[in-house]
Amino acid sequence: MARIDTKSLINGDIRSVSRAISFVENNRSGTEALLDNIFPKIGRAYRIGVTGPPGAGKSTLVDKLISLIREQEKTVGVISIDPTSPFSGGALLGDRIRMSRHSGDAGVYIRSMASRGSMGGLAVNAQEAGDILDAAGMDIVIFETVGVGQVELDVAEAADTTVVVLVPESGDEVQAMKSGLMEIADIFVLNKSDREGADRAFVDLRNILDLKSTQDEDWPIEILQTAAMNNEGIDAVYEKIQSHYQFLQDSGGLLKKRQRRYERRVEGVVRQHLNQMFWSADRTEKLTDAIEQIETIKKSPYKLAQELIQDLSI
Ligand SMILES: Nc1nc2c(ncn2[C@@H]2O[C@H](COP(=O)(O)OP(=O)(O)OP(=O)(O)O)[C@@H](O)[C@H]2O)c(=O)[nH]1
Ligand SMILES: [Mg+2]
Repeated sequence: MARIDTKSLINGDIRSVSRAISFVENNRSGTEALLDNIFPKIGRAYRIGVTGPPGAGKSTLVDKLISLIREQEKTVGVISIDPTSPFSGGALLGDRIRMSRHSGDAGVYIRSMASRGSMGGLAVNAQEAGDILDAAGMDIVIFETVGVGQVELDVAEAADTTVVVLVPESGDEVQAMKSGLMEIADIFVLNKSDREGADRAFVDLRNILDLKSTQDEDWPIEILQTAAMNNEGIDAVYEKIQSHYQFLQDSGGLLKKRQRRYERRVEGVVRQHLNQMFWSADRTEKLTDAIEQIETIKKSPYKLAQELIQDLSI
């Protein structure tokens, strides 16, 4: 087992942080022990999710948010989740360039992670990377991800405040994803408001929002217009994030969110362990055999599953 120096991680040593994130990203053995060790130091960081369609300006927005966070002398870690192959590189390279002006700043840590993952996929790993940044003393953790179904739900699960970034061209996307987006968004940002059609898109989005009752009746979901590239409207976004934090604290919602997160994570770990225990070589073979005889097999998948579950001898 590679050694992660927990002490220097907790002291905020960036190399230990990087190593620890690689460690959990690859699900190396010892990951659970590492997370056990740092757990007492977790729970202080505020976690923000930024999600939305490809190219909406999420990284540009995050880059500007980092500056505002740093003005308050808070530290920030960014986990940028790339849903594509870890080898395609394009988006990652773009992000590095966009956020590179923070690269000499010790109070900023930016890390890309691929959303692949052998077990449990994104949710578990990104969440754990957030834990590591939290334990290392980062005041704020930001998860950035392209909104594609499950991934955005996972990000919402990992975040205290979820910001959904749209652009004037997102009309169809909003129609298609509106129920999902509605569920996860605490704040909508309509970026690229310097573009034509921005006001019209704002009205359309407003109308959709009005039709929908939101997750939390007491928190008014608002749409903020920004032009992240020109640094316009970003202050308002950061202020809104902070007031959502305040709202969650005052209403007890933050505690509830964290309880739910804890519960789901325990469930996730149990699921993963049970799966590992269950799929012995014999059971795997039995399933493989059945698949190979798919043309002639008479047994329903339910029947076979029952047999595998009941036959404790294998
Ligand atoms: N016109 C205009 N362009 C913008 C604005 N914000 C960002 N862009 C541009 O939009 C492109 C995509 O920006 P990113 O910040 O990389 O978008 P993203 O959502 O992080 O993209 P992915 O991570 O690849 O999904 C870049 O060329 C930005 O310069 C804006 O407010 N107005
Ligand atoms: Mg990006």
